[in-house]
Amino acid sequence: VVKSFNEIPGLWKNGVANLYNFWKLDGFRNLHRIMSQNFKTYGPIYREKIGYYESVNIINPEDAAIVFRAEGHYPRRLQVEPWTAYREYRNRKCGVLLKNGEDWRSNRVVLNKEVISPKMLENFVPLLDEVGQDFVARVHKKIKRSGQNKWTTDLSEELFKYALESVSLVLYGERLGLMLDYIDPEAQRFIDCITLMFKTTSPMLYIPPGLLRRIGSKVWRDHVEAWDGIFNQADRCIQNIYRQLRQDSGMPEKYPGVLASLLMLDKLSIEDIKASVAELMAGGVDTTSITLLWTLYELAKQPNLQEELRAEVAAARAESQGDLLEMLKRIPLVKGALKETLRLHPVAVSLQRYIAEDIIVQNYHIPAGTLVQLGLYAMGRDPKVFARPEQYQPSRWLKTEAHYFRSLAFGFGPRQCLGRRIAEAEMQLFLIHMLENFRVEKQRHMEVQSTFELILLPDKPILLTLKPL
Ligand code: HEM
Ligand code: 2DC
Repeated sequence: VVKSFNEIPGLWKNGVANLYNFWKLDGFRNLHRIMSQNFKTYGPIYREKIGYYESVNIINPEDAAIVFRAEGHYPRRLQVEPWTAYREYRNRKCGVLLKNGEDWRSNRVVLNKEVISPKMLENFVPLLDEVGQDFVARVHKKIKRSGQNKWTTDLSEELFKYALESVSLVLYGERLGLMLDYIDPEAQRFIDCITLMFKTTSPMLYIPPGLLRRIGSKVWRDHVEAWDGIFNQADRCIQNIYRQLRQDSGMPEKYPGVLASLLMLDKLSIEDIKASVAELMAGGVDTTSITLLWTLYELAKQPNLQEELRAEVAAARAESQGDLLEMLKRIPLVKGALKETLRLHPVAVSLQRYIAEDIIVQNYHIPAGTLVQLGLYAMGRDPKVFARPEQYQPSRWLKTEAHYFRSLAFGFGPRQCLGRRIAEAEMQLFLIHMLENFRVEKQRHMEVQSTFELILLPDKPILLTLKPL
């Protein structure tokens, strides 16, 4: 017989006490490890209440499939309250990230065509390739200047710039110039604001932002300042394109970027376009750059694997004869490496959905409207889901069978990551260029773990050494 909702194991009776314990465990930075531990304590399903958030947590791919099948026509995930609170505070429209219901769907349908449709890749790939080439040229220059035929550095700043340059070129059809020695201080400020925005979100996750706002707390003020900086910069970029578009009428001869395409399409209001394009710009920096940093770190640990990937890239380059889209079809191991990075170091600790209908998971009844979380970090490291989970093994993704609901780093279904195609192409092209030019090495004794700052980040700087081939 099916067991009732109230029989699900876990601590869900006293939300305030649980929040206190969570805080004592430094839960804000350890959320991912606490979730993994909870699955070890309670098994593959547990119920939890922290502060005012109540959820059911699952870890199995088969259960994830049940949840996503019940997500309904307007899938909804956990609201990041500080983000919506900022928009309310400043009277700003939400983009697709924070919209819900029909408003979300009608915007998302239009954005899908311009941002995530595979057809757009032929527009994006040449642009992203250009930035990849510039990144490599910049590293060569740094190596020359070092006078040691190598460059040892924490690449994160460079990767943030690479990611922002890439996503901006796709969105606006214009270069920001971040691969140069002297960059626009406003662009650097934008990057810093995104980091601050994520950092100040997690301590506010479980406390009503309205309360923090009333008491004028420091985190809330920093959070507002961060979003202000993000929107100021995004608005400037958007205004700039908007003005240009009104000046020169007529069809552009080359692909003008996502923003101009959306403006010319004229299917969304300008305010809606601005809101979603700003989100795309902000969402396109830390996510891909950190994933690339983790990938280089993993490849530095395994020189043999690195050579294998290099060989695949060389063969793909030769076979595709200058056709980049063809080349991207011939690098399954590189794609496996990115999946492997996101398995061990997912950007998002969990995926969440408010289910639209009743479901049965692990023989427990879960009523419609419940917030269900898939522990993405925990799943990636569960030996029942991935054999030898501690091993970084891109080849495990080559067999096409047995991936059922296991590759979920970008989410799932109509509410999945809107930037997915951009992120994937950007990261693949980056790795291609890096593998074609440099060997990556790391300091011998250095174990890096994840820390939760809304997204998962390395808990210490990762020092890598790049040597020309
Ligand atoms: C949503 C992951 C890069 C923009 C999401 C979600 C995840 C995710 C897990 C939630 C999906 C769901 O609930 O099913 C990632 C990862 C990235 C990445 C792992 C890179 C490694 C990007 C980039 C952009 C972006 C580059 C912008 C260009 C967005 C937006 C949403 C989203 C706008 C909200 C979509 C909606 O609610 O309709 N992302 N993301 N992401 N992401 Fe990403
Ligand atoms: C954080 O408990 C932990 O892609 C919470 O590009 C649940 C939660 C809800 C939504 C998730 C968030 C977590 C992590 C960061 C995500 C976000 C949805 C989109 C966002 C995964 C798991 C992200 C990074 C976007 C951010 C775009 C923004 C900067 C405009």
